[in-house]
Amino acid sequence: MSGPRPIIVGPSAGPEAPYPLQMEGKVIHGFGRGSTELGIPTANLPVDNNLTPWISHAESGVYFGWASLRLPPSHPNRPLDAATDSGEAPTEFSVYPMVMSIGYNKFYDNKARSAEAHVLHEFEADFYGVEMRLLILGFIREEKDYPSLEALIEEINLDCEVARRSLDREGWALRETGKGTLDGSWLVREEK
Ligand code: ADP
Ligand code: RBF
Ligand code: MG
Repeated sequence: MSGPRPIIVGPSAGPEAPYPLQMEGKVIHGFGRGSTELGIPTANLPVDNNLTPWISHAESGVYFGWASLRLPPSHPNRPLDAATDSGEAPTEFSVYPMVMSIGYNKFYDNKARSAEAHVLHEFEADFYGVEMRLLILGFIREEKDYPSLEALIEEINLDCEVARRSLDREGWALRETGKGTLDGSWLVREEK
């Protein structure tokens, strides 16, 4: 027994070095197990050591932070008015809390390293091919093998709770949403 896990990660003042880490790309297909086997969909991004140098030495495990998505006008969850309520310029990107896994999915023994984010929001349609940006703010736990699928699911649900609570503090919430002090401009920037 390793005892109960902490329910909040990181100091209240905000993320500490080496965070925030950034990663972006278009959502790709994985093995399709997230939704079907776990009931926890994860949006996968390509792992490219050239585009994301830090990822080659990042510890395999569970991270959390904010995700932004450039949902197309045809997507049912695209906000009607994507403008921020802080009076800043409108953005095409919508921002959500996320929890993610970087690693080999020990339980499944994958041969290639994956990076996949479970966005803490209920979507009515998938968003493969959509541009996603991840602002990673902290590390929750190392990747583990589990005796059963149920045990893995239970642990991931706890990760979601830890991420939500950790992000729900002024030093961790985004200035762009009007709820915090953290600089989230990288997530919503428009670049031509
Ligand atoms: P795959 O192995 O192809 O990644 P998943 O079962 O993990 O398959 O499903 C992931 C897809 O589900 C994502 O690419 C995304 O389009 C969609 N999706 C729907 N809701 C969410 C969510 N809350 N978080 C992440 N992805 C979601
Ligand atoms: N897979 C593992 O084998 N071990 C883990 O400890 C583990 N933790 C995860 C934590 C989170 C928050 C998420 C979203 C996924 C995790 N996974 C883990 C990956 C999981 O096996 C994977 O999402 C599915 O196999 C679908 O790709
Ligand atoms: Mg996935």
